[in-house]
This record gives sequence, C-alpha cells and structure tokens, in this order.
Amino acid sequence: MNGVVVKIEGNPDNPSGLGRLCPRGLAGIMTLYDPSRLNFPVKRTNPDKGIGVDPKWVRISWDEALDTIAERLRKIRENEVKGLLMQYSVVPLAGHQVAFGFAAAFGTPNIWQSGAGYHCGNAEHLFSGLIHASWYKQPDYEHCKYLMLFGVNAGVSTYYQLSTMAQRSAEARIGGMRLVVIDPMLNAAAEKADEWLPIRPGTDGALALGMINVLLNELELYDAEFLARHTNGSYLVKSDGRYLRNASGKPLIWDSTATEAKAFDDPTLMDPALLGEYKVQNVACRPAFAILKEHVKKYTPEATSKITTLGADTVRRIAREFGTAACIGSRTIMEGKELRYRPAAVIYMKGAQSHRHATLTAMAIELLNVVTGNCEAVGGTIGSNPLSLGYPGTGLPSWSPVVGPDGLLGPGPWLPMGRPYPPRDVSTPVSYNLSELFPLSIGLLGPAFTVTQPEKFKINYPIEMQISHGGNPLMSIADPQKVADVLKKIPFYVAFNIYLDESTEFADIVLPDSCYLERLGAPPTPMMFAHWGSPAGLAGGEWGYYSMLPAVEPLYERRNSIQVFLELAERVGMRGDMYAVINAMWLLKGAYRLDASQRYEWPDIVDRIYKCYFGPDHGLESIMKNGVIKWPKKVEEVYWKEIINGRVPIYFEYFFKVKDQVEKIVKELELDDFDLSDYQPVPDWRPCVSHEEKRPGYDLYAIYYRVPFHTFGYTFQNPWLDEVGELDPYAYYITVNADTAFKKGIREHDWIYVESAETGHRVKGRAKLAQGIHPEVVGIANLGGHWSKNLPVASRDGKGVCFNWLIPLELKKLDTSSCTPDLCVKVKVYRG
Ligand SMILES: Nc1nc2c(c(=O)[nH]1)N[C@H]1C(S)=C(S)[C@@H](COP(=O)(O)OP(=O)(O)OC[C@H]3O[C@@H](n4cnc5c(=O)[nH]c(N)nc54)[C@H](O)[C@@H]3O)O[C@H]1N2
Ligand SMILES: Nc1nc2c(c(=O)[nH]1)N[C@H]1C(S)=C(S)[C@@H](COP(=O)(O)OP(=O)(O)OC[C@H]3O[C@@H](n4cnc5c(=O)[nH]c(N)nc54)[C@H](O)[C@@H]3O)O[C@H]1N2
Ligand SMILES: [Mo]
Repeated sequence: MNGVVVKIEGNPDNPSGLGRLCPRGLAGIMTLYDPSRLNFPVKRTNPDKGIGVDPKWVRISWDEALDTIAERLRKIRENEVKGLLMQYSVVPLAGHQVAFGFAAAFGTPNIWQSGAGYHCGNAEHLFSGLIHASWYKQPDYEHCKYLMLFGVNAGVSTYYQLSTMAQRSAEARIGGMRLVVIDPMLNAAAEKADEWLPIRPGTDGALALGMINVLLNELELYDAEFLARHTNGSYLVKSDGRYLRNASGKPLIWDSTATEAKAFDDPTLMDPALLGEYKVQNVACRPAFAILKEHVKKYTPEATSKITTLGADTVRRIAREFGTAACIGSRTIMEGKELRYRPAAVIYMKGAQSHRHATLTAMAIELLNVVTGNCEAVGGTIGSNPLSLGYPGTGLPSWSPVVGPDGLLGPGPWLPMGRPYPPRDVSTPVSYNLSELFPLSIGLLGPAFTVTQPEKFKINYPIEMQISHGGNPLMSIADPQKVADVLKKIPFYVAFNIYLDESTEFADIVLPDSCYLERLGAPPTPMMFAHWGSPAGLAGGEWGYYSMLPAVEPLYERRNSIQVFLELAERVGMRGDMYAVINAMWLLKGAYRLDASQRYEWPDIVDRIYKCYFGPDHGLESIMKNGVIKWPKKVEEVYWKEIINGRVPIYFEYFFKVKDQVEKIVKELELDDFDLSDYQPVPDWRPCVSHEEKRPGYDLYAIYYRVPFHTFGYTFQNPWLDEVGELDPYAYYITVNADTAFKKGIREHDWIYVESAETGHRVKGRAKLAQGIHPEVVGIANLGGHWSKNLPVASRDGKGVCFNWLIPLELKKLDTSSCTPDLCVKVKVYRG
C-alpha cells in the first residue's frame, strides 16, 4: 500500500506453495522493516577480533567499500586466485547462486557453506544422488499408504517444500496413509503420526538393518524383479568383494536360464540370478544381493533392540507392515502406461543421518526403499525431479539422469556441485574445502578445519580474503570458540548481511544486503529448479517456474548483493569470466547467451534467462505480471525408470577404489584421525563417539531439532516469530524427560546447565519436562542463545540455547566419507 508492504500472501496459482505460507513467510514483513537491520556499509576501526569484542563500526560510502574490496580482489587475482574464500548460506537462496558463480568466475575452488551442507544432509544427498539421481526425495503422497520418517519432520514442519507438502501430506493422512515416525523426541511429525518410535540417538542404522534382515531373511519379502533388473543386486562378486568382469571389463551376471554368465548389458540375458554361488572363469562368485542378504543376518531384531532401545517385536512388526504395504509385484496403469505400484516410502534426513557413521546409516535406511522396489514407483519414494523434458515450446530447461560406468545411474542436474557417481578425483588437497579428500561429499566444510592449519593438509598458499554472503558460521557449525579462531585468522573479511550478527563482528567491511522482499532474485538454475522450484512427484500436475520478485525498492542504502557481485566483476576486470559462468549455470542457449563485449544489468540478465526458457513473449515483464510460468508434468517425468535404464547400487563396489585412493592421501598427510571404515560395499551400524562415552555423570544425549516457525538462528530476531516462540511450550526451553528430570531433582522451568563431555562447554536454559522424549535424551530447538547486541530481540535472556557449544570441531567427530558431523553428544545435566 503506497509502496509499503502491509501483508504477505502466497500465490495460489503457483504449484509450489499452492498459495500457502509458513509462519516465517508471513512474518517476513518484520525482517523488511526491522529497525535493527544494517542500512549502510560499515567498516571496523578496532583491529582486535574476538567473540564479544566490539568492532567499533563506522559508516562508510558504497564507493569506499567497493574500491577497497575491488583493489584487494585485483591483487589476489594477479597473485593467487585461490586466496579468495567464498562463504555463503542457504538462507538468502536467490543470491547465493551468484555468490557461488562469482567464486567460480574468479577461479577459486574455495567455497564454504557455513553450517549448511555440513549439518543438513550430506549422506542423505549422497544416497539420493546414487539411488534417485536427485538432491533429495519425497513420498509420492497422492498414492502412498505407508510412510516411515527417520529423523525428519517432512510434510509437517521442516524438510523441503513444506508449504506444498504440508497440504499433500495432510490429504494423504486423511486418505489413510499410515505414518510411522522414528525420532528420540515427539516433535512435529511424530505428533501427527499413527506411531512414534522413540529411538536412542545415532542408532537408526541398526534399526534399518534389523528391518532389512527381517524382510530378506525372516519374511523373504523383497522385490526380486526390481533388484534383478534395476539394481546391481545380480552382479557377480568375487571373494575379494570386487565384481567379476569379462575381458572388456564389464561386470557379469549369472543367467539362470542359459546357465552361464553374461555381461550386465547383454541383450540375450534372460533370467538374472540374485541368489546362489557360481563358478565362472574358474572363480567362485556370488550375486551381490546374496552377499547383502547374508551380511544382514547378524542384525537380528534382538541384537538391534539393545542398540536402539526399541523392542524386537516392534522391529519385526514394522518390517512386516512396511514390506506388506509395499504391495511388491503390483502394477498400475496411469495415462495408459503400466507402472510399478509400491505405496510405501521411507524418508530420512538430519536427525537420522547426522552421526559419526552417516554414510553407512544412510545406506542402510535407503536400502529399505531399494529392497522393496519403491524407488520412483507409484506411491513410493520419489527423487526431486531428476528428469525434466522442458517447457513444451522450447524443451528448456531440461535435464536427465545419466547412466555411468558399469551401468549404474548417475544424477544429471547437480553434477556441477560434486557428483557422487562416478566419484570426484582424489588427490593431495589443493582446496581449503578439502573436496579432494571427500570425493563423495556434496557440501564441504574444509575451511573450518584448514584455515587455522593449512600445513596439516599440505595446502601451500594462504587465504587472503573471505567474502561471506549470509550465514552465521560462528554459531551454526560447531564449537564457536574454535570457529572464532578460523574467522580471526582471515586477513580481510567482507560480509554481505542484513544484520550485524555474531559472525559479522569478525568482518572488516559489512555490506547491507537487500532482503528477499527488496530484491529481484536469481531465477532458479536448472539445478535449483529441480530441487526446490517445483514440487517433487505430482505426475499429471504442473511444473511452475517462478523467481523472487521485489515487493519494494531496497530501503536506505541497502543493495541487492547480486548487483554488487556484478559490479565487483566489472571493477576486477572479470566480466567475461562472470558471464561465462552465468551462461553455464543457467544453460543459456543461442542469442540469449551473455556476450562479454557488452555490459548487462541484472534485470536484463533475468529477462534473457526467461526468454531463453519460455520464448520471447515470456521475459521479465511477463513474469512480473504473472508471477509463475506453468506447464503440465508428464507421467514419465515422475516415474522415469521405465524410460531410463541406469541401475542403482545395493552393493557399493566402487567404495573399495575410493577407499584405496583416499587412504593413500591420508597416509601421506599422516591424518591419524581420519576414519576410512565407512568405505565398504554393504551397510553396518557402528557407534557414535557419544555411545562410547562412559564417564560417570555424562548420562544423557543432547540433540537438536527444528521448530516450524524458525530458520536455524536468524529468525530469532524476528519479533512476530519470537512471539510465537514465547507461546510455544518447548522452543526456548531445554526439554528433559519428566521421569529422568524427577530422578535428577529437576523441576519444570528450573534453570539447568547442559555440559558437554566433548567440548567442556556448558549451556544454560530453563527445563521443560515432557513424556514425549526418550528418557536418555535432552532436546534443544534450532539455534538460539544469540549474544550480538545488534540483534536486540534475539539476544535477550531466555531466547533459546546455542546447541553448538556442545559439539566439538574435530575430525574425529566427522563421518569422513560423506563429511557429516556427529550431532549427538553425551552431556551432564544439572540445576543451575
Ligand atoms: N544448533 C543448530 N545448528 C545448526 C542448525 C540448527 O538448527 N541448530 N541448522 C544447521 C543447518 S541444517 C544449516 S543449513 C545451517 C545454516 O546455517 P547458517 O547458514 O549459518 O544460518 P543462520 O545461522 O540462520 O544464519 C543466516 C545468516 O544469513 C543472514 N541473512 C538472512 N537473510 C539474508 C539476506 O537476504 N542476505 C544476506 N546477505 N544475508 C542474509 C542472517 O542475518 C544470518 O547472518 O546451520 C546448521 N547448524
Ligand atoms: N521451519 C524450518 N524448515 C526448514 C529449516 C528451518 O530451519 N526451519 N531448515 C531447512 C534445512 S537447511 C534443512 S537441512 C531441513 C532439515 O529438515 P529436518 O531433517 O526435518 O530437520 P529437523 O526438523 O531438525 O528434524 C530432525 C529431527 O530429527 C530428530 N533427531 C535428532 N537426532 C536423531 C537421531 O539420532 N535419530 C532420529 N531418528 N531422529 C533424530 C530431531 O528430534 C528432529 O525431530 O529443513 C529445512 N526446512
Ligand atoms: Mo540445512
């Protein structure tokens, strides 16, 4: 109204969101007009840096800021381009692509995502990539009848595409979908579930293995047809664990009808064997599936019960329910196409996977999907849009899964970020993010470990400058004291932010970014569109391409960071490189490609992207008017296994090779705290550091969880969301099981300390007693406990707890194959 935002509403015409907004969307207005926002560029005048040390900010002009930054960037570019470290957050999503692009154009491999990636789902994303050719997956809600959630509040309060999925999951529940939630705490999803299974933290892998054992060995309930034709379950494996290959190097399969071994892609292959033992080329071998089946036998429900604290009878029952609900063998017809019908799905994320042996845990849970054949089946577990045939008029944007070496599936659209298959090359580290040591990892955390000790990793050049685009790494990664050492070591630190938060206190210059309501954002790249732009699943529904459009002009001297990056590219003299990266990221074609001999403003670039994908009539002007461009989603774009032939692994044979390569480098670097044990072809459960902590007093596990009305830490500053937090009985408290609390003499709302067995730090908060939490667990919401006085709402007393003081920043706390931190820790809890 008169250029002032008074209300935010969703666009009912957009298939993403369906017009619904979550609390954070509704409260965005309070971020736009927050009087504590940063409105002008500032520079520090106090050279001393540290937690709580006042930088003594003074206001400077944009010209001074950009001159200083550009000059430094020019020097780094002349000298050693890798001296630039780019850090970004997933919060200002529509800008981080350009931050990422700027780093690529500059030529530095050193990018860092703050706590993102590292905490989110590195192992989940790895297996989503390997099994579903996707970034993540969703249940096929419209057809699913049995959904298991392991440590994720999907469709209810968090995870991805909530505003769309909440409606779909609610309708599925009304339609009779059974919801089983595995979580130490009765959180949002468990609250809506038919059954809540309070598991001991870090033991989900054992539960999944127990279920697989029941399915494969007790019930013999598995999808043999799917395993034989769509997985490598039929590939013959020798006693050394490697595939048996023919003279041309192709893995072999035993054909039971022909009674001989044939190459996996031999068109005469009739009847691939999944079981049995064979002698081929005089070598004894077994199908990979037979090895898995045998391997999981040790995970009896009784044995796993001791690990998970869930009863053996429960494990047997849910395995049977899940396996039966999958309707193995059934087919259905949709739009004239006959498709696999498997209305049972398993989704897992942060809670389940973020532990010491994340790779093996994610592998075990994911195999529940594979053995029941529900991958990309009607009613099953569906990847986030791995296939797009494009807008009807242009066939763009389009992408597809690929078939990699040995006939195995590889993801298409997110290859640029780090393919899981075939894995990246391993070498002595060149980059601070250690991508060379984590060839399977998607999100990298290297800088938190390498900036203070590059010599340990044989990195032989220093970081000269960090640019951060949002993110509060000081708080969002692990032990803030250790992260402070990292930030302090960076000679020149420029932050784009909308607040002066705890991390920006270490910056030399802070630039006032526009927030999402003041910005023409980046249209989704094909990769982003696949994963976040359009809701996963929804065969017969619609694709909807949309981007972030400004509701108002930026207030004060705030500027759209995207435009600032383009301006910096000009000043540094790297326009051509920047445009080449934009052309590549958005897959621009023909006349719409940017030409380095011209200068384009950001709105021109957005206009070209739209016109390239949707034709000359659908440029920026049209999108400003209509908000979204829609077209039908084809059945084969969702259930694509019928048209793309890549097999998914159930036996991760190539991990042997990866292990050998990484081991060589680890030895060379003498990294004795780098665990290689997860590089194995079949899953196992192994304990977390916390399971082995036996010192008296440290008798509880601390975990964190999300509430639907906060995003990590940054929304704690939003007054409306803070009000919701105050009304919520748990969000700003430390939840303790009521019986456990009673034994410790802790009463409702007592001030208590939670002291970490691993960092020695302790956090303080008020106790909330509840029955809905495992007796061995204390639960802390999101990322509160801010201390920056520039966040006056968030930094008041009693605004939650900064959980990460409890988690050490150490390699031994990492799953070193997927680069996932172990987020459970043993703690001592006592009254304060
Ligand atoms: N204890 C605990 N730790 C966590 C999590 C948790 O829930 N609890 N979550 C983990 C996960 S999964 C993730 S992904 C990470 C996230 O970790 P971070 O990405 O570090 O997220 P936040 O700590 O919320 O910091 C967001 C930052 O972005 C800034 N910001 C917001 N909007 C804009 C904008 O438009 N432009 C710019 N330039 N900046 C903006 C905010 O001011 C803030 O500094 O944290 C991880 N760590
Ligand atoms: N509202 C909201 N939505 C978000 C975000 C947000 O900050 N706020 N962040 C986005 C991002 S970046 C991410 S990564 C996703 C994360 O999405 P989710 O993975 O759904 O994240 P959480 O809601 O933290 O769910 C983790 C659950 O795991 C449980 N848990 C903890 N430890 C264990 C364990 O060992 N085993 C099991 N089984 N459960 C455990 C916790 O109690 C919690 O309920 O959400 C995205 N969506
Ligand atoms: Mo995340």
